[in-house]
Amino acid sequence: MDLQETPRGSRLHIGFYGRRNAGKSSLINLVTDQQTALVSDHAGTTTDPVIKSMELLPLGPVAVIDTAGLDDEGDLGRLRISRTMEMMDRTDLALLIVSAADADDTSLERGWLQELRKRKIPVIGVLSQIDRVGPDKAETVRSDLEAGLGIPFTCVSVNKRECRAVLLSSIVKNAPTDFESPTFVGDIFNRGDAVVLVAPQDIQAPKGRLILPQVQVIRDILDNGGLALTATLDQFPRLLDSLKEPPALVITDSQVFPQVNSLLPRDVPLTSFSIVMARNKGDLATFVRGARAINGLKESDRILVAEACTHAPLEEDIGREKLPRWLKERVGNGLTVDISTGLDFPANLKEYSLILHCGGCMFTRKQLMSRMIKADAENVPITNYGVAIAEINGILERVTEVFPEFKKAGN
Ligand SMILES: Nc1nc2c(ncn2[C@@H]2O[C@H](COP(=O)(O)OP(=O)(O)OP(=O)(O)O)[C@@H](O)[C@H]2O)c(=O)[nH]1
Ligand code: SF4
Ligand SMILES: [Mg+2]
Repeated sequence: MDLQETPRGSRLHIGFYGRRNAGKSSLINLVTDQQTALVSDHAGTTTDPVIKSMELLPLGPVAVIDTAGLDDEGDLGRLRISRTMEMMDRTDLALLIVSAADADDTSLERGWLQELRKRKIPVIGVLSQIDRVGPDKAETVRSDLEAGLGIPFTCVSVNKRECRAVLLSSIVKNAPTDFESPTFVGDIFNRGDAVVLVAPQDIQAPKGRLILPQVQVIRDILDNGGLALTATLDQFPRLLDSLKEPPALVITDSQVFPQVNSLLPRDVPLTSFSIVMARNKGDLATFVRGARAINGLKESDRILVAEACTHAPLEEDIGREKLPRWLKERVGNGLTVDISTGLDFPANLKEYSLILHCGGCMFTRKQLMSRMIKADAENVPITNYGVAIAEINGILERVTEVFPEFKKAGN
């Protein structure tokens, strides 16, 4: 499936609404980190709604909707307002922007808020251009707005770079829940296709059970009409032989990547549970960029291994033992490796040259994304175990090329 055809459910449509000159287009440029929207001090610069589909790192595929000011005047102005209102029907998440320099009368905003609420669209209040009034006045305006409109407002200025992370975090926090986890792999095979899952022999899980990512992926394959066929590595060749046609996809445990890769014909798509989780829980392109940072690591660097739950460490634990060892073998034993577990995530990310995150199967997409945003705000590359292992084994391209949004992201 082409990026532009990503189903609506998985592409978050973010609409920017407010008066003329509220700073809508400027905020779009800040959030997207591109100068695509036209900005000027002429009220009414944006005349028609503009929808732009993009990979918004680290959120993944989104569509950003720039609109004309909702306070436009005259016949043409009314036409523009009705076009902007139509955009509300396509919006999953709205930013209602009020300029700190023009916030005395919010009767219009109250009406627009009602329109958004009628459509059950979550709304983020944004008090923009705060640098124009100073912090004290901004704070007063903010509390007046919150009292008047009944929604929280976030203060921003496009001249402050840190406001980008603030806005992105707010977007992730307020995004509707159906934006979460649309599918793991259901969009890359057809109904009736065989999808083969490979587990290592020594399955590291409570006896008699599959681990959560395996269960979730099997459920997803079944829900999408696929045949979920599972084998341990030793039975994998036999399973392949028993199929009349090659499988549409093979998903392997990261720990047996190299073996599965060597057993599988090159033209059969191969990926791993961790890659699938990375795609579902976070943004694959961000994780791939993070994994490439492994090649620039130096012995004097400090890296963070972050596990989202507090399971008792296993012998030869992938995050605590194997990955640190492999990286030290590459760059030298002096490499410092810190570990964080559960909800405990360090505030001082700047110290790190790389964050290696677990698959996050116990985390929601929002939880993992908010960590990716924190890393992005500090310019710290972040990846997950499976993506890192693929990079270390030199097969990252092999295990990600099947995903269309990844190709489209320019990788
Ligand atoms: N000082 C300051 N100026 C800003 C800020 N944000 C926007 N502006 C200025 O405010 C003016 C309007 O910004 P736009 O982004 O074009 O506003 P808009 O809401 O898209 O306006 P229309 O398209 O006309 O509806 C421009 O001159 C911007 O440079 C800010 O945070 N601080
Ligand atoms: S949340 Fe992370 S550490 Fe816990 S089981 Fe899932 S992948 Fe492993
Ligand atoms: Mg504009």
